[in-house]
Formats: sequence, C-alpha cells, structure tokens
Amino acid sequence: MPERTQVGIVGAGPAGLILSHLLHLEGIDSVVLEVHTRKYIEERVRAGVLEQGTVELLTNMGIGDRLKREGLVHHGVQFRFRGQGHHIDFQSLVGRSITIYAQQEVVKDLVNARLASNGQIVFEAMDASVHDLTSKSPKIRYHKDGVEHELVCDFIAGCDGFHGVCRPSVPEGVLTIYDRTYPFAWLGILAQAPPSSEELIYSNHELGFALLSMRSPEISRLYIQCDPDEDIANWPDARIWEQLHLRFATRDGAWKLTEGPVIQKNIAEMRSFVADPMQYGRLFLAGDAAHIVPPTGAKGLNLAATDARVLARALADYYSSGSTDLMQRYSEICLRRCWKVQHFSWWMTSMLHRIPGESPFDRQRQLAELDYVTSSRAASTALAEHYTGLPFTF
Ligand code: RFL
Ligand code: PHB
Repeated sequence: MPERTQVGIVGAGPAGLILSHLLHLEGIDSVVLEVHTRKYIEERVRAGVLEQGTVELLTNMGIGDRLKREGLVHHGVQFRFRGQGHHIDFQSLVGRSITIYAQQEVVKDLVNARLASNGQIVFEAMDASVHDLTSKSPKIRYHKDGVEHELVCDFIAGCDGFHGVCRPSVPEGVLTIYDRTYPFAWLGILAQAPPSSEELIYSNHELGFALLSMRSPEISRLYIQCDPDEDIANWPDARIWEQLHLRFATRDGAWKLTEGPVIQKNIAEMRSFVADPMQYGRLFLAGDAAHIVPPTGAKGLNLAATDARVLARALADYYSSGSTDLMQRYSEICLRRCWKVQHFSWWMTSMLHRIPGESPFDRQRQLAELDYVTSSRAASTALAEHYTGLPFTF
C-alpha cells in the first residue's frame, strides 16, 4: 500500500475520481481510498443528468468517448400540470443542452481512466480517519485486509459523500451548517421499458409529483413523490405503475405510459445542506461531503464536478508556482456557485411537489408559477440557464 502521496482523496464517487484524474493530468500524484468494492460503486444507481459543462469537462479530460456514443443529448424538458404538457426548449432559449448518462457509467469511465494511467485506488479501505489537518503533513489511517495503514499527504480531499468521515472530523464550531429537510421523498424505479417520452417530464399532479427520465432507449427511470417515512414494502410494482399512470395522465387522454419489469426500486430523502467553509487546514471538502441538494434540479453530481475542478486548479497553481491564492479562495468560489444551485434546487422542489398542509392559496400560487415559467420567455430562459448549468467562473 502507498505510504506517501501529494493529495490523499477519501471517496471514489464523481468528486474524488474527477479530482484524482484532473490532478494526474497536471502531473500531481494522488491516492483514492474507497470503502466499497469496485463492483459496488460501478453499479450504484443514482443521478442521470449531466450539464453541458460537465460533459465538456469529462470530454476535455479524455473520458468522453463512451459518453458521446451512449449519452442521450436532450435539448429541452417538459413540465406537466393541469393535465397538459409544456415544452421548455433549452436550445432556442440558451443554446445549450443536457446529456442523460447514468452516474455509475461516469464512475466506470473514471475508474477505467485512473487505472489505465496507473492511478491508485484502494477499494475496501476500511475505518478511514483523517489526522493532523492543520499540519503540513496531514494523514489518513485506514485498514485494508485487516492491516492498518497510514498515508501521509500534503493535502486531503474529503470526497466521501454526505455520510462520510471527513466533514465530522472538522472540530466543533468551525463549520456553519445550513440544513433543510423536506416533508416528502422520492420513490424511484428503473424499469425495462422504452421511455414513454423523448424528453424528461416533470409533473405536478394533485396526487403528488412524478418524474419521467431514462437511461437508454430500453430503460426508463421514473420517480414519484411519497412520504419520507414510507416503507418500500407498501409499494408493490402494480401500485407504483398505477400512480405513475395517474400522475402523468393528460387531459385529452392521448398520452400513454409504457410499463415494463421493474429492475430496481429505492426511496431517497430530500434535503438541502451546506457546510461553510468547505476547508479546514489542509482538508478540503468537495461534492456531497460539503453540500446536498434535493434531486429535483438534477444538480448534485454537477456540483461535485465543479468543486473537483476548482480544487484541482487550486492545487495545480500551488504545485506549479507555490501560489496559495486560489486554495485560500476555494471555499468562497465553490459556495458562491453552490448557493445559486441551492436556490434553484429548492425552487424547483417547491414548485413541483405537493406540499403537505398547503393552503388552497398556496396551491393556486404554485400553479400560477408553473403557468408563468412555462409561458414567459424571460422566466423559462432563467430556468433553462440554470438547468443546463450556470457558467463556470473563478
Ligand atoms: P458520492 O457519489 O456519494 O461518493 C462518495 C464516495 O465516498 C465513499 N465513502 C468512503 N470512502 C472511504 N471511507 C469512508 N469513510 C467513506 N464514506 C463514504 C462512498 O462509498 C462513495 O463511493 O459523492 P460525490 O462524489 O460528492 O458525488 C455526489 C453525487 O453522487 C450526488 O450529488 C448525485 O448522485 C445527486 N443526484 C443527482 N445529481 C445530478 O447532478 N443529476 C441528477 O440527475 C441527480 N439525480 C441524485 C439524483 C441523487 C439521488 N439520490 C439517490 C440521493 C437522483 C437521486 C435519486
Ligand atoms: C434521473 O434521471 O435520475 C434524474 C433526472 C432528473 C432529475 C433527477 C434525477 O431531476
């Protein structure tokens, strides 16, 4: 096992793997420690929407080939309410697009790229803990195959997701936490069924929110709003399909949802969370380790990718010229973007879900907002700008 590296990275999710590969391209050495197996991280079903900037980043990193071949480029989305669909055309509004490509495929491509360049990823690195964070040689201790190891680093990147160990290792009182949970969750399925629509459909229905997405021309990804403490055992496939049919139905009855065998099913909580600052000494937090958004805006993976991009540039500046300017501004740069994305994700979530206990006034206000967003060019341009990804600036 390696005992010394320039950047020790905890977590082989999108944030950790993108960071590791960007550092490699800058000639900077890193070691990625991942608690799970390679198979597990390459099969975990999560996000699906890549902003245009994320696609460009991955392509410029040299891992865009399969993404270009298999990714589904979408030029707009549909919002459905009061039984009618409304197309928001990203291409004509902002000249940009999104790509549907599953997160686990991004992870597979990144792992392949790292290993092909002799990158070091230690899978099943257990009990990771971070130490001496304010010294010049912070350390990561972990167990592999029952043996304890210590990795001495110049810097540590905490890319270990929301439930990781890095953020809780920052001493009390250093971080300000902004946290909001929502009184609903998403029940998601993957189904072996051709997508019933060419574009994503976000539906606000009396029975609750529903989302139609996809993974390929053969696989649909569908979500419905449910209670946060819902037991998945109460949701046999037939009940899920029934709700999906109802929540996507159009007033003219013309739209049809194609069913197919359900191959995966899960419930995800909805949360907004920010830790400020995203740095403590020589520990930098990136991605879900630092912030969480509810999935309605399809932003989590994309935010993780931009954090990794800023951090890689900051570290590259440091190693090439000794400059710590960007490193010192890492948190400020990332949080500025993060808060705009937090607002967008919260806004999409509030506009599209049925809010338990909402008053008749709130319901009408919500429908009026959807009407405005889908009928005003100014409002739909703002939505399109956010959805396809805000410009990347330092
Ligand atoms: P990850 O992907 O959670 O990766 C963290 C990695 O760290 C490992 N780990 C540890 N390793 C070593 N030691 C420890 N102590 C460790 N603790 C944890 C974990 O095993 C894991 O491999 O975080 P990262 O890299 O920051 O990436 C964030 C994204 O995964 C996340 O934001 C997105 O999945 C969110 N998200 C979406 N994002 C989008 O951009 N577009 C979408 O369409 C989208 N849809 C979604 C989503 C998330 C969802 N769920 C399940 C919450 C849809 C859903 C339903
Ligand atoms: C997905 O395809 O998993 C997906 C799409 C859009 C979202 C969230 C998730 O807002």
